Amino acid sequence: MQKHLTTKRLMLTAAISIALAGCSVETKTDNVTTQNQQLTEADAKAYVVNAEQRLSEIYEYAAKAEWVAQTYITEDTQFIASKANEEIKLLGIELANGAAKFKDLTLDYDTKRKLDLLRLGLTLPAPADSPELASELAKIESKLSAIYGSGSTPDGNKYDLIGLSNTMATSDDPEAMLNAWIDWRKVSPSMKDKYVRLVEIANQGAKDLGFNDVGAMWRSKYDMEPDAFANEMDRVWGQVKPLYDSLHCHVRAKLNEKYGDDVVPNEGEIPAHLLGNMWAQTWGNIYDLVAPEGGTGVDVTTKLKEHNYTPIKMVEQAEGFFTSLGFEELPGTFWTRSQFEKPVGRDSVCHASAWDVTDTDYRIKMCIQQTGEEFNVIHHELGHNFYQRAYNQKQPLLYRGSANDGFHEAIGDTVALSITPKYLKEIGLIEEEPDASGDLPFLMRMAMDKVAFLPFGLMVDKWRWQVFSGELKPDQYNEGWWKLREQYQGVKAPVARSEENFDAGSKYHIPANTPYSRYFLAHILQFQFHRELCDIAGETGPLHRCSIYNNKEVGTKLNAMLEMGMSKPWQEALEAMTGSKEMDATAVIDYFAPLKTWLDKQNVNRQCGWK
Ligand code: X8Z
Ligand code: ZN
Repeated sequence: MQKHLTTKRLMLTAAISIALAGCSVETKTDNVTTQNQQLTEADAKAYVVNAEQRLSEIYEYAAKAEWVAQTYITEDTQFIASKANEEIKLLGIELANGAAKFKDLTLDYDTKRKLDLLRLGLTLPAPADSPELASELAKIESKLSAIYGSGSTPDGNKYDLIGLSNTMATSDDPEAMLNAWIDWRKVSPSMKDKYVRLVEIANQGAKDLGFNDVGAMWRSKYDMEPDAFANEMDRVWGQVKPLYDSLHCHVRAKLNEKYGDDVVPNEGEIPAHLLGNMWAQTWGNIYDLVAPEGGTGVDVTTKLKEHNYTPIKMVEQAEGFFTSLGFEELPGTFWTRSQFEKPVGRDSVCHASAWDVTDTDYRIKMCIQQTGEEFNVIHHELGHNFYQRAYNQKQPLLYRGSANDGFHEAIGDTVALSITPKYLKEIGLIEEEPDASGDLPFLMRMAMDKVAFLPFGLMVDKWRWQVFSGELKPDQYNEGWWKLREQYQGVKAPVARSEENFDAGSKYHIPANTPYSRYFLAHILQFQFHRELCDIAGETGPLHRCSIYNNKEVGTKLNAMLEMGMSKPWQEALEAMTGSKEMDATAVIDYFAPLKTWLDKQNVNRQCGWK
């Protein structure tokens, strides 16, 4: 299930989980329901064929229900979407339980792999044999999504995430930023009791499928032991942590220079409202504060405005990158069915997502703003669509997903790493490519987004794993959230928080129930992919100046991996692309090496670190 799920689930989050979940209707899985009869390999094969058929029948309907619910948030669309989600859950559970019955048989590779995927497909499983609980869980998911998407509170107030985020991105008034930060966190407290119940129900579902809890189930989706996966995340984090620490130290010192000891002391964690982003997950918006002196660098936001790039033009330009690699254009319906701009006069979930509603119907849902940040997000989303189309055309339903979910998140970002000054000049966005003095500014801009993100990418699911395992009880949710924020990111809440707050819920992926480790993986993998593709392109210069634009040979290599879908363990997909089965953050280190040297020079007389 992960398959479709992956796909839609990608963004559909709710729907995604949905996609795997299932149809409450007792259909025929005769081969499994027949009791007291020896199951055979032929039964297993028939079971898989039947499962693929039933999932494909429900998928388009569920995806469309979810699409409308997210782009037109009303009581009615939530109702319809949660019904579809419920059906998917029931089907998913039925298929997962049925799949488990073949576990003692010796089976061919594909049948076995598909049965494993069926068992792992759901993101939030409901308990077996309880349509009531499946329905309750589906309703909670819809409700959480609607609260976040509409930004509304029970007392009838509404908060506009885009407006508040713009304040965080552009203001240098600590009070204004603090108010925006606090305001957005007024939306999430009403999610808390629903979230507590969701954890309860989904954990019961995970237990029914043989997992300790939902977190253990999520960690089981990586073709390795769940504990080994958690260790692998920590290992890779260890590779990049020195780089993060250097960046943190420099950024804190610059914030201290700007705002003074009262706002940002030169020790300890950085208050989370000063980093240019609502969740302090990327820091690129305060680049000017930390910029190396000398070279200028390129501010893409300014250039997009100067050249009157509309949202559509930004998407066309991004599609052009993919077609330059040899990918076919997206279908006409992509342009007519996508949501590119924030709808007027109705609520919509603005958080960006990419959908494969059918194997010919691809869409993105965004509320595009004219910024360099959003230009990157568009490439990110199109990466999902091109990946989806590649495997949808080649693979049977249960293999229609990415090698692991980090791969799905990495593809568009990999392409966007090639948005170099050289490329921007090629497409006419800038007139002159800066000379080598532009390298440090460029790397600093990249680091403020890509390196700053890493500990956030890691801690979100560490929190959820603790919540699902019961290590954090509901009356410790917020405290546990901030403990991890402090420990990994070295940022802290700018004002006192309590268990009345539900700050995790202010981040889309918590109410949307989208697993988050994928983004940590993606932020490592994209550099690994970039280094490899640049090698194929025969680029010998520094990694950060390499662009794969227009290179068909690179496109062919990339496409070969995309087409594999999830037919093989991710380690094999990685090997097919890079020659290695191991995730490896040395590409991140290589890429940022000149910046690291520079940062360490700046930090010589500074006291770095926190607690
Ligand atoms: O949610 C996303 C994408 C959609 S899959 C826009 N991202 C994470 C986030 O915004 O928190 C991309 C990077 C991290
Ligand atoms: Zn994504």
